Amino acid sequence: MKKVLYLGLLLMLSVLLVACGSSESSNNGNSAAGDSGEKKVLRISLGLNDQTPLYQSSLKFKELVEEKTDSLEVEVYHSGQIADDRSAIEMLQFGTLEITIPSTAPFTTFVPEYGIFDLPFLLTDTKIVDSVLQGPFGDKLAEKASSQGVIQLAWWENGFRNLTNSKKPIKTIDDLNGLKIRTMENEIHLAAWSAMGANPTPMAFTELFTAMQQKTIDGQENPYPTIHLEKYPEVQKYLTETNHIYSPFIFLISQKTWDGLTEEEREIVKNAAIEAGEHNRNLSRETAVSSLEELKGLMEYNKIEGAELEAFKAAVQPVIEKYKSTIGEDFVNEFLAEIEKAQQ
Ligand code: TK8
Repeated sequence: MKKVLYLGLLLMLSVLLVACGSSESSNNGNSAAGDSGEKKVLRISLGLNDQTPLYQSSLKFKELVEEKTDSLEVEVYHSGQIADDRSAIEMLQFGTLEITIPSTAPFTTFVPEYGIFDLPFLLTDTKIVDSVLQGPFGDKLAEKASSQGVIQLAWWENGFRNLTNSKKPIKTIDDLNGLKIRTMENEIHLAAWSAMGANPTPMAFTELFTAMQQKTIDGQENPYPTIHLEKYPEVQKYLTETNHIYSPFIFLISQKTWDGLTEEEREIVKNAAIEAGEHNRNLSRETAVSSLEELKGLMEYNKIEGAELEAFKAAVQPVIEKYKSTIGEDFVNEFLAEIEKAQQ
């Protein structure tokens, strides 16, 4: 009798354990789907490290979301811990990651119109940037992302890109000859640096520091906060102010994740992305100033201006003309008209 009772208890226990196991595994898919009562987890994949404005602003987003609802939990992963920009975008498309905030450059293989930001020397200051992006034109471009299974909720800021290298000061365009420059994975960047005489190599951001350390590349280009806070002076000697490109960051959420949110959760997430984006732009601009001051004490700095800057601009003009058709002639002209309007 005792034996039957014991076996019965053992059977009940094993049924219970299996049931718990299966409900646990049902959350191992898209965690944002969640189960009734469980928090939906929104993981954010970032390429930059935890010292940067991008990471600090993502913590601001987390704070804004979690103070408004108990149904969502935000986890921020920095330094490419989950994936590099392009892979993270693909994970959003599959629904195996919830949020990523990459530069626009790698996104152009998904939506060519984002290539307007890769046309050099067109956006020249933050007043013009905000006028173009924080209005109808910026909204119209952001809507194009939804064709790729991702939703752009807000414009964040990477910043104005400047050049570093380990070989020599870059005082004229001729100094670029043959210099091995890492670019983002974007054909317009490759074409522009080739037109300026360099020898460009496309590379994911996650491989960049090692490539500079091992001297498989001579230089790279990024905004001052990245150059400073990712510790590039440890592997680069020369800093050249070019401001050749303004790089936005785009706050992207998976369509599959979005579909799994309630209307109220969507409102909270969208408003937090926009509000944290404003925080991000302010912090990014403050940090660009302080990082440049720090970098001037760590690297040999010079600025390209005057006739030399005109030589850089002249060299890339054919690239701008060539890629107008790839991006969409009318869309580029609309962008140029927005810039002209902002300059008045
Ligand atoms: C970080 C990248 C980086 C970008 C680059 O995820 O790749 O150089 O400027 O900031 O998006």
